[in-house]
Amino acid sequence: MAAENLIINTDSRESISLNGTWQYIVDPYDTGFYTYRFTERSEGDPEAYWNNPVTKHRSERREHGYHPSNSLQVPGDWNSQKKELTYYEGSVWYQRDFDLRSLKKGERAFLYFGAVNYEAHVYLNGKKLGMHKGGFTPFNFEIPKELIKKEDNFLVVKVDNKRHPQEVPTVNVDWWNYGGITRDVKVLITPDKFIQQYNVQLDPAQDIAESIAQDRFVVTGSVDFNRDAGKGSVTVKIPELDFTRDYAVSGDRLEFDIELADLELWSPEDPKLYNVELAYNGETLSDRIGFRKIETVGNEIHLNGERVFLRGATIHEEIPQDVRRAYSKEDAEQLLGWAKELNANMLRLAHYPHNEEITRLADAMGFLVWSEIPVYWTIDFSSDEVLEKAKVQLEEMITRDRNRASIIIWSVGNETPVSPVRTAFMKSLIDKAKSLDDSRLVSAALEVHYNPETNHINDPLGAYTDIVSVNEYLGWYGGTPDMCRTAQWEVDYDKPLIISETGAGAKGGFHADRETRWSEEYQEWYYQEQIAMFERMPEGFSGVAPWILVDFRSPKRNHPEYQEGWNRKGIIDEKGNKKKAFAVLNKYYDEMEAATAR
Ligand code: GCB
Repeated sequence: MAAENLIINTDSRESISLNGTWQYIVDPYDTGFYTYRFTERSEGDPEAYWNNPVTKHRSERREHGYHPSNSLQVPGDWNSQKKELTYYEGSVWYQRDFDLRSLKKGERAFLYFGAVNYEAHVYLNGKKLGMHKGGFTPFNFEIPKELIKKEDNFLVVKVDNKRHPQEVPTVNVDWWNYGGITRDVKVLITPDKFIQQYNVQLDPAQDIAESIAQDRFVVTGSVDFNRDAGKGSVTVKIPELDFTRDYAVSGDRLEFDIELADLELWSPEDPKLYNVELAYNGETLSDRIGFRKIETVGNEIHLNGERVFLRGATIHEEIPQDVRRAYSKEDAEQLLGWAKELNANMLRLAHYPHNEEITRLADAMGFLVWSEIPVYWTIDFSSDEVLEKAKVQLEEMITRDRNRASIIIWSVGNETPVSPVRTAFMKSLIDKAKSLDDSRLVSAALEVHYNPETNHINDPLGAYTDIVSVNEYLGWYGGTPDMCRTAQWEVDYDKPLIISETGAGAKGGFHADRETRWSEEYQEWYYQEQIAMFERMPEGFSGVAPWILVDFRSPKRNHPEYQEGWNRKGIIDEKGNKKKAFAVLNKYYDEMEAATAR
């Protein structure tokens, strides 16, 4: 599905939730999809798992079926719900029925999925609606009129989370490959013509110092309709600012500029959001939108015209105490609540787009957000198809979240190995991000060229990113933390520099002297030395995002005493206990906040 068909702000639309209990079949051999000759089954094949296996006579042979005793909750990964699926990577067929009595004449219905990891084939009443790849971005398919029944619509989704060298991410990652329908599912009900996407934001072109001085701000908007809107009008309202205006529309896109005074700008210190309403053809979409300007000025990052230092927290989309993917508002509150306790003002959402509850809560709580696509380590950079897959995920991420004031950085990848073909691939993603959204900064987490004398930040990709971001592990993946004392840094680019990762492993509750690996004391020492080194970073040093806020599951982490399948670099352990390093970082953040108070 192309991102241009994506319907955004689904919470604001009429919908029927399909969350809840679904039935499932585990299908490691893809028997429901392929015949025994390994060709795709034809639509009406009674043995295809998208078909409802009703037996009309006892002589009939049936070799599959859905049954209430085999059920999974949606949203949710399957790994945490069934012991036998903890390590499973393959196909699972999800099935549920739903009614669609409320659909009125002229209305349309779309099946919307917040995310399915990784490959989803969607079937309704025996017909295929479409296929989507990419485990962390939303998609929707229209339900053709002729397929809709008032009741007992038979919905089947084949979900396959197998890793492949030609996918994004590829086979090798340092996180748990949770499978399933991991985010909300709903039927969206829309008028015949409706607003599909929109973007309302502070006009990035204005000189923000001048706007503030003159109390004259320009908010720019664009609205994309699902199909040529023909005649009609869109009413734009910002009630709190007493703003209401009708715009006549023609064609499939509307663009407008609004001049406003008395605008309270959004910032971490004052995460002001306004209700913005867009009414068209009987439907009113309402959103909570913040207005702010993000830019780089020389080697500094400026928010609303003032320098900002990013006091980061990095998170995976995972709830450690339940060992599962995060999906709900409560989950977001837990993770972002911890980041607030640390006194972070920035979140790096690693290593893939997180669910919308997280980015919306970041807006409301005042976090600056780095959002990224899972172009991670060794993607096949030589493949045009892989590049296309990465671009689709990038576009879906930006389309869903471009109205979030919190998001200041789109990241196109993490620790990709330097080569001309890699750089061309990544540059193409940067160009794409810029062409979709020129109001934000684009970056990628790079690696350091370590040297005994001077650590060199010279990845050629740095020439194209707005911020130079590096992951560095001095004292963990090489040497001991005291290395930081003599470390020198050199950056080839006159751009803001941030440390997008730095960290050391420690098992929560394991105490020893500071030279003992895996002890909380080692990790504490690591951060003490790092923080002392930050003082000596080159000019333009603009933030740090410690890896990672909370321990997370990774099948790559197999030390039997200290890891047991967990990456232990969290400054909070899997039970929610803060390790000693938490206090060290918290103190540093308090000091940086005071030093950079705006
Ligand atoms: C990295 C990766 C991150 C890993 C981390 C680690 O550089 O970007 O995904 O989890 O190191 O713990 O080694």
